[in-house]
Amino acid sequence: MSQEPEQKQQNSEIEFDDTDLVPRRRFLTLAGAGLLTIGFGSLAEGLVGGLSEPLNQQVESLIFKPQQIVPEFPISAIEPEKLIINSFRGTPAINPLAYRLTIDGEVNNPLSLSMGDLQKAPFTSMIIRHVCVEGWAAIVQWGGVRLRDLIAIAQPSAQVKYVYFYSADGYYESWDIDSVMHPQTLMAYQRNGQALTPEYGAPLRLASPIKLGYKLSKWVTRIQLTSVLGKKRGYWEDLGYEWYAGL
Ligand SMILES: Nc1nc2c(c(=O)[nH]1)N[C@H]1C(S)=C(S)[C@@H](COP(=O)(O)O)O[C@H]1N2
Ligand SMILES: [Mo]
Repeated sequence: MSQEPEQKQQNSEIEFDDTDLVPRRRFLTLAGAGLLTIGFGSLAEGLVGGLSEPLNQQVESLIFKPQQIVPEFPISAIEPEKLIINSFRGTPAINPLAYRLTIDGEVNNPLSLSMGDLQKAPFTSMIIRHVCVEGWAAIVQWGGVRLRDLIAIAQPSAQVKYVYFYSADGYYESWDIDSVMHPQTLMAYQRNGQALTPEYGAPLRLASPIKLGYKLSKWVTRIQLTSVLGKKRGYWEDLGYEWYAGL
């Protein structure tokens, strides 16, 4: 990019520190069926409009729209013993080196991201409360990448309203796009300062202070953007649990 989009960077609440970014690679390798494998630095470029097409207005308004930030906790408040492993079908075996996160559906740039790609993206850490409907809660530190940064690169079409998350254990979930784009909704690969372990959702899971535990899918392999909420809405939702499940 010859000229830096200074204006947007200044207006955004996104704290990009250019010194953190890997040297900017120009583009992207096309992988397989039109899936875009992205080199970061390109993530930042995409976010500030450096990709070939500008961000669509809906995504831009969600990124720059002020959203209510949930207050976070100090490190001393973390409750490592209280986060109960809650998996409906055990822990799936995932080879983190072969792992890919697919972002597809109603998007202009479908993505296929390795853990290496994701770890080059801007890192965010937060200490929040995880709340399970089964009557327990735990204060947890999560580290990873803001989901909205990834969505922005995928360039959703203007009519996208919902996002489906598919997991390696067969779990599935759907969310409203506003909650997906919330700045504290992360795709996390770190828990309590350590690399995420398999039983807690490695290599990549959802973490957010605005949704109940069952919305926070572990072992996410595919994120699908859509304008339509289907009949199937989520593993627990389809058994009668509430869909929005906000905190
Ligand atoms: N893929 C998948 N994600 C999942 C679940 C699951 O069974 N499979 N359980 C959910 C529920 S009910 C809760 S409370 C949290 C628990 O996360 P933890 O096991 O890391 O404590 O994961 C959520 N995400
Ligand atoms: Mo839960």
